[in-house]
Amino acid sequence: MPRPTLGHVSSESSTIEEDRRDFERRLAVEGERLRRLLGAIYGDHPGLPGALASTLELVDASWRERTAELKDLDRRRSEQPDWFQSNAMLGGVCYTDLYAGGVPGLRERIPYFRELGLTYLHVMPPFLTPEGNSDGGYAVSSYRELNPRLGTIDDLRTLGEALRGNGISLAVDFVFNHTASDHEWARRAIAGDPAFRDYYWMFDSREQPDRFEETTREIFPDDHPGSFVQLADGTWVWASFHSFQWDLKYSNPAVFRAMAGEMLFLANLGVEVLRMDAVPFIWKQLGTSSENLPQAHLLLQAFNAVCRIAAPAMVFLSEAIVHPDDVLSYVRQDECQLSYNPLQMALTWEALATRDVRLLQGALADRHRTPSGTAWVNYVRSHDDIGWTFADEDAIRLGIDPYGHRRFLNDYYTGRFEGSFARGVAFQFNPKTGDSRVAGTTASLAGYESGDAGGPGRVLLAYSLALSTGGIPLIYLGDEVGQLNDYGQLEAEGRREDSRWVGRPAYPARLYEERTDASTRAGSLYERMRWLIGLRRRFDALGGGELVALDTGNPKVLGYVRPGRDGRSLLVLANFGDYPERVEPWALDGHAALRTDLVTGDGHDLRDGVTLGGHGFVWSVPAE
Ligand code: OTU
Repeated sequence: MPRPTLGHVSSESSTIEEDRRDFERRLAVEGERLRRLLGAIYGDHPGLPGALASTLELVDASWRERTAELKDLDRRRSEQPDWFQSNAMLGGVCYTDLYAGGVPGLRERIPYFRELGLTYLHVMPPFLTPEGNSDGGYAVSSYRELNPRLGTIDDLRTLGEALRGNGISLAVDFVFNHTASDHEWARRAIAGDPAFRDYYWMFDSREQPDRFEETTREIFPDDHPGSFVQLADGTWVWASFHSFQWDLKYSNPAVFRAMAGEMLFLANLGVEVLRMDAVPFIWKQLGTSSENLPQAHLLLQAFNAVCRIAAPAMVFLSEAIVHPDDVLSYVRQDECQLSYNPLQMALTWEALATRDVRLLQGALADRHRTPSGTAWVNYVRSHDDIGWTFADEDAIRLGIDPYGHRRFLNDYYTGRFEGSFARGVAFQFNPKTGDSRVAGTTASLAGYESGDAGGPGRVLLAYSLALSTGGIPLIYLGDEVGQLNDYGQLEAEGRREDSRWVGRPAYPARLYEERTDASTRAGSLYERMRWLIGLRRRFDALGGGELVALDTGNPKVLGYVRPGRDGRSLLVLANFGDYPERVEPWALDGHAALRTDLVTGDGHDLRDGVTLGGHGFVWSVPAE
């Protein structure tokens, strides 16, 4: 909402002066941090002084151009820096074209977003991309133009304003590890401009690529082996993902400066959550895996400092789907305030397959806490694959062989395991390492598609975790009405090789129509999802991120407590088994005995223990 104007010139100009003073204050503190960080990253690189000076100029110009409305948002966020910890927060994610035919169409869906209760919308990358395969928009040809099929930059700005007017924050990707191979910088590099050849990792021979590849991992082995691809003129260029996505060379400070410019352009468009794509990969170093290196953190902190000065309302969301220790290493107030929680996501599926919650329970006990001023984004599935990124050491401690367990999970979720409820597809199976990931929609993975009776219960159980373990819950739109895989998505140009498209179906108009009719499959799921979302909004204890894991003494039943600020802490018990399970009274000792289950509204007494139906759960609070 725009700041109410009083109509007096004097009060407006005093606001402007105040803003300027705030800016100067931030510039003094964060500018110094930026100088220090860039110094630590670039040392005596001859390009550093120029890059720093020009970044500071950029910051100043960008702040001048920032609208009064966004500056007002900056002010409000600085007064309430933990805004994203509210129990009212709820995220949604969708593709513009698939969900609404384009950016203007998304605006028309705002009434639905409000109905669902969204406060944050992640719009998958809508920017200009190469024709044909563009990795679903993750090959960006220009950060300042939209794909003309989806709309214009002005449409995106207007969408941001309209969303904000409805209490919904716009989230957009910063695909900053790589550009498309037809980005203007890449084209100049191909044309031989040395300044732009130095924006990418380009080599004339295999000598350096060979040395790097001794220690790097293959990310998209279906596309090309190793980390490099060869161009027509013989040049080898680093491409971690597809051959048309070229990794930027951040060891060149000019690249940092250039990308800071693209970032602030997005900030001034009205982006409030910036999804930092593929953060582990942004720094490369010979003799290492070139993932999660210390400089990757310093770079993110430097981007963060730039943002704190010129667009402080915008927060970073880290997208690191790696070992849980590494995932957590990006989560800091001065680095990425938000992070996906891929461990909870993957272990939710793991527990559903094994009907055994011990790995998930361990993750909640030991790996859930994030530093103050930060939060998880908890999701059930994304537009990507599910990678089994649990820590080997955690599995081994429970007597589970991590390699065999990942194989089992891949088999289980891709229909190679007799009796499995899941209908997922394999993604990037690497015969050299046996590594693979899984793609599919929540409903198909959970058993709807196979007709397993537990399907609906599993979807709700999975989302009940995302909604109750803290941070921001994120719904892949369509999941809330039980949308199935669409194998037809693979038919479109450039998609056949990328099985993730099976899990990216188009807007399910019929299911959405049925959503208000609880006698339909979609309607009964939607009704229960809405109920849980409403409960979350009403109970303070569901905000924030504090969580105490509770050993239920039953390996099929997950337990945790959300302390809450007003003494009404929430006790969650969730049965991952297909049949009724019991939690005995001794496991619940020390909690107020007389309680109400928010989900059913029924009273219960912990001294009787708790019996849960298959995939059943309680959100229990002390009786008032
Ligand atoms: C991200 O995912 C995006 O979410 C994908 O849709 C893109 O294809 C990709 O980047 C390239 O832009 O490997 O399978 O640790 O695992 O960034 C998904 C992070 C991915 C990577 C992750 C990547």
